Amino acid sequence: MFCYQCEQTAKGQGCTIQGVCGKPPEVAALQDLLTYALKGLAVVAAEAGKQGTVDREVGRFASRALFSTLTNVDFDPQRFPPMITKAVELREELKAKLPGVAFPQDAANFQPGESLEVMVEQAKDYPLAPAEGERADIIALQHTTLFGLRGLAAYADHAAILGQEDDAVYAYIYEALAAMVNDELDLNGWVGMTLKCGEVNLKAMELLDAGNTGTYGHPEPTAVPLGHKAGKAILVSGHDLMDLELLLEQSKDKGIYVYTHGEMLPTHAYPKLKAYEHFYGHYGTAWQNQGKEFPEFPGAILMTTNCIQKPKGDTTEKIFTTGLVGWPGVPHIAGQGRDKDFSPVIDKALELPGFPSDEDKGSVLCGFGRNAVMGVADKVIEAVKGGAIKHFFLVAGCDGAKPGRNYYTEFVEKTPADTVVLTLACGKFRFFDKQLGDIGGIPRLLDVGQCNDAYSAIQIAVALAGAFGVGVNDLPLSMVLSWYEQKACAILLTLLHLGIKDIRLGPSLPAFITPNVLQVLVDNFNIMPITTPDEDLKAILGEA
Ligand code: SF4
Ligand code: SF3
Repeated sequence: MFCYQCEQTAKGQGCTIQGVCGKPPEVAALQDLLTYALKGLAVVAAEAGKQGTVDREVGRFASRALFSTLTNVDFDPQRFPPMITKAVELREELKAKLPGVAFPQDAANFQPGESLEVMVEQAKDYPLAPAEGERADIIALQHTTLFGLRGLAAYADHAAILGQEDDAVYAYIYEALAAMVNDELDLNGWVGMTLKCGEVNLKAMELLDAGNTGTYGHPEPTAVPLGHKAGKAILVSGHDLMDLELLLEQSKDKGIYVYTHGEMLPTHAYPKLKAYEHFYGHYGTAWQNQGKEFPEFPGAILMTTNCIQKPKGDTTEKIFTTGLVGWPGVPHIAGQGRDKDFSPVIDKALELPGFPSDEDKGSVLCGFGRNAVMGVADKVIEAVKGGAIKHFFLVAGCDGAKPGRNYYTEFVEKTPADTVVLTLACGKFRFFDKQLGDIGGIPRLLDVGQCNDAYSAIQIAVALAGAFGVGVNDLPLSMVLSWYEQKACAILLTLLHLGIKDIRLGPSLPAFITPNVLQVLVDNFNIMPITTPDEDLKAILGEA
């Protein structure tokens, strides 16, 4: 196997024996073959689009299939062969609608083997490995685009579940994958295609924002308890709001309290979700701590999206997956959209002991989405103009297990008292419970939401820039980002598409970027690696 799509890739180069994430070679192979099959589907779908044939089922399928290959989503080999076969079926159905059009590309004619084992063998011909020599930079940009697409597809899938779709998003997925097959673009062409991934991802995140806020209302500043109530318990992790809603609806009046884990924390701020009285609090921290935190949870656990890890201890007995998440042997709640029955999760929670007594562990504030922040924009602008707020930091992105990630905790702790920290995504668990105080009633730590809410943070930045009559790059705002998986790649590409400069990125730079590609990013966007919190703070605040 070879996989280098995430930040924890082995030796900073690539996982070759087994994924550091736990992905076995068999799953890596099937994901490579699925990617190849999707490229073939995309060649035909792109041509169909040009001729006016648009089939949203194909777009939804392609999004789900790409999302399945994202880090820490699906580790179950059995789930991939049906997707590979389906990609080829959809491809042939589309071809039938295009009589007279020739598709000579191998990917557009590929036939999958009849068994999982044969498919694993077939995949050996289609590895996603870096190239050497003059092809190295083009392949690096193709892979950057592919990994960005996987993130974009995750957002498009979340949005589609909530009824928000745009054919332009699906059209770009086909365009980019087909370009990898046709391989006609030069280096500049691939730089453009990569940045376009960021542009289209902004659209996908906008759709998701419309889906989330349109269905559940705009997040409101909300104090979320970190303790628990005596009683049966269900823990929900991942990013999918509709799964959470369905579970809340199906588990009400049963003596069960529902808690969030990881990226589900910000869901407490949505009016239609917080209206459920048994939606109580937040348990634990970020995804990489589930090995310790899940065995200690005395109830059932539901994983709605990434990041799942190998269940440890008694977790195997009480964990469930749904949507695109999969782990071999872990029961899966099937169904799509509103058609899901969470009774097995609820029954398991009723079987398990739950928490024996109430415990108060304080609370954290969340819910500072664009609507809430813009609601106090006058106050914020006044505080900046009057000198009470000197600088904003967006300290955002993914968490992970590496010790270097303590940088983000230390960075936030060391930000001066006249600065405000905006945060989003699971990286916030490095500092989410720090008491940073407030500036004239404006909390110094503002949780914008999930990684999915990067759109909201961008809107806040754009609104502030508008209020001050400057560009986003001229605002007293610095972005200090942490990345781990491919949704972070997509968001980073969006920021670059918007022309945002001086981003600090860590804890390490992507393995799939070549020195030349990095130089393009440095020359055009002045992107830079993080150093130490002290040095970076000094440089940002002009005291270097
Ligand atoms: Fe390795 Fe990351 Fe790929 Fe997992 S997703 S196999 S950790 S590079
Ligand atoms: Fe986290 Fe997996 Fe990236 Fe949503 S849950 S941000 S890592």
